Amino acid sequence: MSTVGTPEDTICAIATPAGEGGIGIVRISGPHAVDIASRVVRLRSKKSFHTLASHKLHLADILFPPVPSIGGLSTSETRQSTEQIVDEGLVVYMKAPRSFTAEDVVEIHCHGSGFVLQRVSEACVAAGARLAQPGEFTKRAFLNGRLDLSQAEAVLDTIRAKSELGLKLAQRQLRGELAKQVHRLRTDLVLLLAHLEAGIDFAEEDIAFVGHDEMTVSLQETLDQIRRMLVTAETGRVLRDGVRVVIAGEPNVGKSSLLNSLLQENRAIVTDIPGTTRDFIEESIVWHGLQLTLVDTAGLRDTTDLIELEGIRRSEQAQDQADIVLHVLDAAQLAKISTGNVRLPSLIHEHLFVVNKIDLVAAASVQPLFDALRACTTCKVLAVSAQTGEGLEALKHAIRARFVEPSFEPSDGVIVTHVRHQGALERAEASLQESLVSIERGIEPEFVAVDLREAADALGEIVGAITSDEVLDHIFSEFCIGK
Ligand SMILES: Nc1nc2c(ncn2[C@@H]2O[C@H](COP(=O)(O)OP(=O)(O)O)[C@@H](O)[C@H]2O)c(=O)[nH]1
Ligand SMILES: [Mg+2]
Repeated sequence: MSTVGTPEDTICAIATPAGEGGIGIVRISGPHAVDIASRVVRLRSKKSFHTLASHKLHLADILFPPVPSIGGLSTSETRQSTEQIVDEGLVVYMKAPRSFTAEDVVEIHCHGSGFVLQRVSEACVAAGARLAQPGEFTKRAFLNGRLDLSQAEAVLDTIRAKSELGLKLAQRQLRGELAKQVHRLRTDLVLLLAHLEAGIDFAEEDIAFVGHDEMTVSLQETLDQIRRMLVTAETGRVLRDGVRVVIAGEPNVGKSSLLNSLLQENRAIVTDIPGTTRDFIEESIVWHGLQLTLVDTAGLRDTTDLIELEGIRRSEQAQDQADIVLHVLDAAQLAKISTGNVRLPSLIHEHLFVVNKIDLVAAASVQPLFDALRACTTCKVLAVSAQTGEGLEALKHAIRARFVEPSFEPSDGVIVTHVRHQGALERAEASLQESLVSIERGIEPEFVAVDLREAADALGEIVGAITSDEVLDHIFSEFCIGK
């Protein structure tokens, strides 16, 4: 493990978010958790920490500095002259292995003051704990076999979930649904591999451990299951991360107004002066379980204003990172010019055309306008009025429908939500396909075995059965400290 420290270390961290709160929690995990806690808190019951019942809350005073340890034994039961009581709180001891990390864990619950929490964590460090790195608690849970890697990732997804569907998927992954499926597939492969290798070892004896047809059917079945999982990957990613919707178009077409109406608040400045929005503004809403991150950008036009030029550069950059771009057009302007003259963007990004301000044009003039517009693009064209709200529901519907099947139910089988898992499944798919081609061509079983081994390893990466320090460090560094 490239991470500093060893499992013999005891780690501590503030586990609750920064800022004021009703309560805040400092978490300690490792073999010396009890020793350290016993020097930082004094139980009101006057009992020794070492005889404390596990998984129960106990009232305590929190001390700073911590009580010195004498001969390895804590002395917090005896009052010291220099000590101060910084707060009162509750402590809970979770005896190994029945804790999140599967190690001895003590949590100190105090008032949610940044200063108190800082003091408590300083006291823990003074008493011998090391400040935890981001994700180190969850990493220990993984290394101690409490969670597999996909479940550890689901812990982070749960913390970050922004929508009901996102949370549902995270919880399902946390309960091990993906892991179980991957284990099943991997076990099938490993079994086949064992048979195949036995066949290779006993080649002289001419014993077939697994028949050609049986092998093909079984591999095809595994391949089909992997493909079914891969089909869910885009929906899964979108449900977990949300959709990034960038609003673009010429100045004054109503981009900022559209953002405001979708958010139902006056977030962006709206004026009739072209070039008002110069930076981009980003806000999120959750619509039918899907998070939409809306990004309002500077209008695209030729200008020499340096600030506006920078705004336009950022707008183009934002479009590059979009899942979908709403290209806003002004209905009143469109009505005046022939649609042949409409400047349509180059469609490198996923686009939706939004004709805004339809409240300004007569209903009869709208249809030919739309027909003409639809004739020059394959993208969906929708009519809205940011001012009256007309068409906004349909717009949100169209965005969601682009990413999530309307009939989608989160209870339908396993859903792949991580790009990492998707990548591993794709590699497993490629290797299995290769193996099937080899079998078909009657290529030596040794080569088939190599492909099967690769497929099994790729699946193993998802749950962390096969993994490198680099991958682990990458995954856990995304976590917050204290988790
Ligand atoms: N009548 C009408 N006016 C609108 C609508 N949307 C925006 N506007 C007006 O168009 C002007 C430009 O709007 P703004 O949102 O700043 O456009 P942006 O430059 O594309 O961000 C403002 O005067 C808005 O009040 C709409 O749906 N109907
Ligand atoms: Mg604007």
